[in-house]
Amino acid sequence: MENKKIEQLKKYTIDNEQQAGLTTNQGLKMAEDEFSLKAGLRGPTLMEDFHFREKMTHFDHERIPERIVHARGVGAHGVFQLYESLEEYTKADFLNDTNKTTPVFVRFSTVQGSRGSSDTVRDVRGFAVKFYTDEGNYDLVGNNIPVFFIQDAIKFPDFVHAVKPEPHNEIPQGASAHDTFWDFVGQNHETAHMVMWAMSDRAIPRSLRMMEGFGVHTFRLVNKEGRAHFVKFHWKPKLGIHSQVWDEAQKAAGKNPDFHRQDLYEAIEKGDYPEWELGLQIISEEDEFAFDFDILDPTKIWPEEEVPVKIVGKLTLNRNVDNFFAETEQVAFHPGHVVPGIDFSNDPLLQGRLFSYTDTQLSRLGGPNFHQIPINKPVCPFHNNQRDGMHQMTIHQGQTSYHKNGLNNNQPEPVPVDQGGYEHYQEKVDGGKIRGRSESFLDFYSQAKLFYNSLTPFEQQHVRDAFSFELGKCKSEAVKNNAVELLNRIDRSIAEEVANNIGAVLPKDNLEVKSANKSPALSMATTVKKPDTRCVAILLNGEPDNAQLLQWVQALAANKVNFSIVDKNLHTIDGELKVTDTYDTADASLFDAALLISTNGKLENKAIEFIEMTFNHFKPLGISVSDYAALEKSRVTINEPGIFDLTKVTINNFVTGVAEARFWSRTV
Ligand code: HDE
Repeated sequence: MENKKIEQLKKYTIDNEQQAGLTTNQGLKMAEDEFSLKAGLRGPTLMEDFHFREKMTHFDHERIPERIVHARGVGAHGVFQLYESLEEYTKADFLNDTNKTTPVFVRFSTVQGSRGSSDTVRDVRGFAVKFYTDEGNYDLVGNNIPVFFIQDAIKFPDFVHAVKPEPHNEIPQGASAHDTFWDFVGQNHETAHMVMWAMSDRAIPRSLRMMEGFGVHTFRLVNKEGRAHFVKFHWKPKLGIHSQVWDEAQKAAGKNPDFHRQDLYEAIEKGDYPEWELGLQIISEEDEFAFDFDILDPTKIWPEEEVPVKIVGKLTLNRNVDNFFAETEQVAFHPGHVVPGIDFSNDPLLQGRLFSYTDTQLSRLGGPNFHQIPINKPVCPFHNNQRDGMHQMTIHQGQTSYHKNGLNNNQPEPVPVDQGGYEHYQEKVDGGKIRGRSESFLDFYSQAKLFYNSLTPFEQQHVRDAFSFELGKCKSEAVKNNAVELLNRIDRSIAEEVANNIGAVLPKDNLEVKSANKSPALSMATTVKKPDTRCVAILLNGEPDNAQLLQWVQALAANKVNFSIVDKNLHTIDGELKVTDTYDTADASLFDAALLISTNGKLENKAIEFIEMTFNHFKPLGISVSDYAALEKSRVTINEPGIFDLTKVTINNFVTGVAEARFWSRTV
């Protein structure tokens, strides 16, 4: 099955490294590609130069409209493997047969910025998965945050207009820290829960490989007997959920705007294939109204302690794209791409998405045949009576293209349900036509508070800092005051601290929602902690003891820790180890830890800067210095948590620190 997709993609692949003569798009071999056709060597270019015009016209049209949201993204191929059959819940073939390996394509993205924006901005991350199943493509188009800003799709254009760069000056890029976004938040309190997540560390992931994914909406699973269950989808990263700190994320955005893209690409190239487990939360139809929230409301989670996440399979990304544009840019996701056994709920946000995604592909990919683009093409056959249109790639044979027909035996004929034909779940619906919102959607604050209650003190501090930063960037006093007014309904202490930091008015009355409920699963503090694929900067200052250095790098490698050796210039050590970065090209914001090896009394300023930033970002720092007095010039305090003196502890102790990743109790 996996091979089927690879074979299919190969059919469309042209190996540009093969020895081949240059031709025009009509196959004409060209003898010259460097000079346009002119009337004399110093004369004007001629209209007759078809080769120049074809080449230039093609170039002029190289770009397609970027996605209106989620424009900045990166994709990779992989496989999905089911652990146990889910026959009890769904008839979806790829969720029934544990012998099947389903090929997938995943695209991660940020939401706000343009295609060229930086990776490490504070934003929601898209996590879109296309399963190429034997029954058709199934797209799980999710995010790394389990709730959304709004409850009804009709508000999406308003929300997006508010968060995008402001229309009069197109500022800011890749950031929600501006007036129109916070104006929207202040005026639309259904955003309360989502902004708590967006201001938490979840919105600044360390790596795309280290974040969760969520289907967000409530969907339906339907089994062979036609019995349905409500379901929410989760992706749980095997490397755990980890984030950057805000100052680090901002610095990394400048030092390497491709930080996440490169991290994913390099991990896959090295064979460190990222993995996520698929989890399902399942609620029976009878329990639809058993909760103190509405399960159709996309601004609500189902706390994992109330509805456990059942782990059912694994996604592995194991192959980078051959061509970014052809695959990552042209891939077209759609929550409406479903297979038998997967159906929708009446979540009004989901219902609206079902319209939007086909519509957007029409303008982005230029016509209705985007399913024929290799990355979008199903691995199973597809036949219908749709014909023609822009960029038709298929040569349909035969006389008929209508249903019902007598001339062609009524082919292609609808497939009965018991032979795999899709049938919508026959939910009984009854109601007057109405533009409105169910009262059961109106509690905006309880789960915002639940999220905050569930965080550890350092995570809560980060949330308060993020609100202070974002609102501190706003110019309008009214916008700031309204946002504080919202916070005052979630948690008085957040409102107090933020109002004080940004000079806003703290409302007289404490209107915070009274709830001490917690969901421990929402905190990242207890996540999986592993040293695998973390990257250590080995900072040289003076001539290292080569044998010792070799032993250390071997120990790092044995623990699957990556490293870069940094020195004043690039060179090879003892013909074996390569210095791969200089103090100019490396930056502490781009590494998980630093290991300083200094044999000089004097520490170079750039080495000091590096270890200070590592220290300030709560990261592990190993030191092996001949002269401790040199360290005193820096802000690093050696007896603080997460500082490993390798003259006293072993390299394996340091590796344990690399796995821990952050030492929040450090005084910085
Ligand atoms: Fe999307 N969204 N969205 N969205 N969305 C798009 O489709 C839309 C929403 C998500 O990597 C667009 O192809 C509406 C929630 C991802 O190619 C567009 C609404 C969630 C991606 C669109 C939402 C998402 C998109 C832009 C409110 C998480 C990137 C380009 C009803 C569950 C997919 C495109 C990729 C992309 C519409 C809300 C996830 C305009 C109308 C909620 C991951 O069609």
